[in-house]
Amino acid sequence: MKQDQIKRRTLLRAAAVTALGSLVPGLSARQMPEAAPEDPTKVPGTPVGRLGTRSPFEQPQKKASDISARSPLQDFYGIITPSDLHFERSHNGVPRIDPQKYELLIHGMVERPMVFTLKDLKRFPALSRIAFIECSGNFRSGKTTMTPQEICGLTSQSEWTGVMLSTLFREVGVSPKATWFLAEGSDAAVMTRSIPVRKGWEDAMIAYAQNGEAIRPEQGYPARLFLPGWEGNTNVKWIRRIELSDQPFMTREETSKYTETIKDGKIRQFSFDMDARSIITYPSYPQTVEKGWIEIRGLAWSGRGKITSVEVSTDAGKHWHVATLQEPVLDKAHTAFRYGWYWDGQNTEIMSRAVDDTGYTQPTLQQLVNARGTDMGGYHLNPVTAWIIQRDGTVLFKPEKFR
Ligand SMILES: Nc1nc2c(c(=O)[nH]1)N[C@H]1C(S)=C(S)[C@@H](COP(=O)(O)O)O[C@H]1N2
Ligand SMILES: [Mo]
Repeated sequence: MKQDQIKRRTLLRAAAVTALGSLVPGLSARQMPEAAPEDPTKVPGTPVGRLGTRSPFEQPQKKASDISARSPLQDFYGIITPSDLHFERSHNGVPRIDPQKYELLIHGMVERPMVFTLKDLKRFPALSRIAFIECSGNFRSGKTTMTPQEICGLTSQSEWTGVMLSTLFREVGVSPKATWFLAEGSDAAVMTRSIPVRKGWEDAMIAYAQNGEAIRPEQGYPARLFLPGWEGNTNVKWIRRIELSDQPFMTREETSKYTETIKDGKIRQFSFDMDARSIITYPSYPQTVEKGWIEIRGLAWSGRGKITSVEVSTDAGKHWHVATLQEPVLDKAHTAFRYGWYWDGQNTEIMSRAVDDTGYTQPTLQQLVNARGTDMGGYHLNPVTAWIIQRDGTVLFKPEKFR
């Protein structure tokens, strides 16, 4: 790159940062220099401060609509989603909840109905677990100019810390006759879902922390229900009430919403598990590639267990090669994969498919259609996703029609 080109870029960047900085009061003291100096050893650096910053040269962002904000999967390294880039789906905004006044009531078919404050919850043995949360509506298609974020950015991964729900179940003495519980949020949507009690005994958690700090307001501060591997919607944020029962409650979110039409006009309800899936995040639209060695990179995950293998095809699905999985490969967790590929400069399609430890293989869109019909709605769609590599090195999404 020529010197004058570099200068021009630096100046443009400087202009952009200044414009942003002036909009955010109080940021100036910690703000990074507007442009990188020619020689960073010749000027004092930014003083230390109370909060870290992101380099002004790295500005990954969520892509927000009115109802959700999608994670920039293409900008991630490793498997942890930076908390401020965790996807968000809130049905009626983010409530502001005073942690001093927060209470979780557990009642219904229990021996001792109890109310837990946040302090109470934190007194119980704490557990941390790295796992993803994915919205079951996590598939978009339609045009070639779509990024991984736009196609399936409603999934993110954190280290969640909290108390096991089984611990609280023992505390209140859940009746052996209880088979379901209602989880209710304290947001303006008053989100409610019925959850089988077995999930509560298995691995459900009341999470109050995320990636080493208190859970973010967008993720459910001060506490949320965390159901590893289960559809995002059941992970009720800002949780205030759990009611044990011997039947599901048939709330709006599990009757009119979050159900799928399957074949023969039947409707599937309570489809909790998120099936295995993968996506290549590099190369992807709008990146470009050059002839030669390319490290294909991506993420794979399954709500039913561990990823056991990811296969990559670089010839439109004719041949498949086993990709390398990056440790740690965790249960119900985003897993990074990579595959070294020599691109000869010809037009082709690249794609990945995930296999999990139940033996399930990520289906193609056609296989999903064959199994569920063309009228299957927008939930639980996890098809193999292909990228078109064009001779000039540009990369496009391969959208497939299915309705
Ligand atoms: N109380 C409450 N819980 C909620 C929601 C909500 O709107 N209110 N949205 C649900 C949906 S649809 C999803 S996909 C996940 C999203 O979790 P996140 O915003 O932390 O990524 O939260 C679920 N829990
Ligand atoms: Mo969702």
